[in-house]
Amino acid sequence: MDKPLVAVMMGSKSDWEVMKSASETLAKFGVPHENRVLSAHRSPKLTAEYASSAEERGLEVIIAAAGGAAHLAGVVAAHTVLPVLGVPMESPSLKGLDSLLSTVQMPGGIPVGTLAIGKPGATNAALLAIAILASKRPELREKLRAFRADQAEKIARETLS
Ligand code: RP5
Repeated sequence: MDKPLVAVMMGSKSDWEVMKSASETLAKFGVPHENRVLSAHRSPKLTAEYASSAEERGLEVIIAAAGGAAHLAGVVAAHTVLPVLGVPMESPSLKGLDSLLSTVQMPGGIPVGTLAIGKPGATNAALLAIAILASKRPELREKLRAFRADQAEKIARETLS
């Protein structure tokens, strides 16, 4: 097994149904990655240790998903200089608006690149992670180009009855 380049972290196993889209997208592009449940408030020490050691373990991008008072991505970003991509999870009470604002509104100094709420955000976080990795990996850039071309072709072939 190749060493993981991307971490897909989520605050709870209940996020996995949505976050598996990120994992599946990375797998489709052949990007080695690891999926982990780590919570900023339920397992704070473990989360801090994981984020602090991510760089020396060879990880290059971290995707962090959380819902509600969603501080996971911000906490992870505080412990690493690797790019952190936040995915706000849809929440039962506020439909993810709480998660979105908690993730995106980072005070200046510690950035979190925030994607859309839910599954589109999970998929796009993986695509953005791939684009980051692709800056030094031409083969990934080619795969991204082929993916876009395939999408455009599918749209061009759509018919409406
Ligand atoms: C967050 O709280 C998780 O990321 C999840 O989206 C939300 C609810 O978690 P559970 O109560 O379902 O474990 O920490």
